[in-house]
Amino acid sequence: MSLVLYGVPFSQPVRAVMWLLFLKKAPFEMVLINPGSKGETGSRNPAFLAKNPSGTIPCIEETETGFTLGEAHAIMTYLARTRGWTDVYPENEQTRATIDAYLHYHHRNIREASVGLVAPKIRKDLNIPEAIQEGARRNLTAALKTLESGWLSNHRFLVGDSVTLADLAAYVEIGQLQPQFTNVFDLSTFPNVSRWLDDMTKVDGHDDVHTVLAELGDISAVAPTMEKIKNANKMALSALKRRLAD
Ligand SMILES: N[C@@H](CCC(=O)N[C@@H](CS)C(=O)NCC(=O)O)C(=O)O
Repeated sequence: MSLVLYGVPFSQPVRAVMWLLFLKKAPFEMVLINPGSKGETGSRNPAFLAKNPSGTIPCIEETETGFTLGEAHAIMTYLARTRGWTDVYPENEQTRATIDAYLHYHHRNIREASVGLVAPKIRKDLNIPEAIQEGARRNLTAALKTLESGWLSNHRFLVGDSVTLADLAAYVEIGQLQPQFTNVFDLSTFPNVSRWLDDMTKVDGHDDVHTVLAELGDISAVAPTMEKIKNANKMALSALKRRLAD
């Protein structure tokens, strides 16, 4: 079944889906869609809205049937269920439900890393009000404490001792904050989270998925120029092509 992934590598939820596909060595074609744009290749263009009515990336399409699906977590669980990827989404119903619980929890909690810390520097056009950024940073800090003292306190990964969909979803948000990437938040006060971040960098596909952030570098003091963002996306696409050709 041929698979198309719509999005750009800079998008956190797109990265989560890409990482899953890399990890499972599943072939796919990436079609670039600019988030928020109404232009021909934009996520708010009628042609794209017909595929994903919420107008967001990621979105996948199975070309043989024309089936399309938006929402990163729905995409990841769908791919895992239909392709039998039980290592990252085990069949045990309680384990699966716990992974689902994290994936639901993620949205107004860990996902706030992007709203509060990264998007304000990268997407000036969004004009995210300071009060919203502040609220997002508060939610993120509370969620990191929950991961520190709950999810990551007595096993290696979020749900047990091996990587699951929950870890991929969480890392694309938290991982982007680290000093080797955007460097916009100090995670050193969370020892369990820091240990987990370290383990996640060793998961197959990590470097290829994060080329975009490695290229962008530290944005803590100075917001990157549009040129720099475009170049980081370009380098990420080259990494993607190399990976898919392997
Ligand atoms: N809940 C969605 C969020 C997707 C999302 O926020 N995508 C952003 C890019 S990172 C987007 O497409 N924004 C464009 C817009 O909202 O117009 C998911 O997990 O897939």
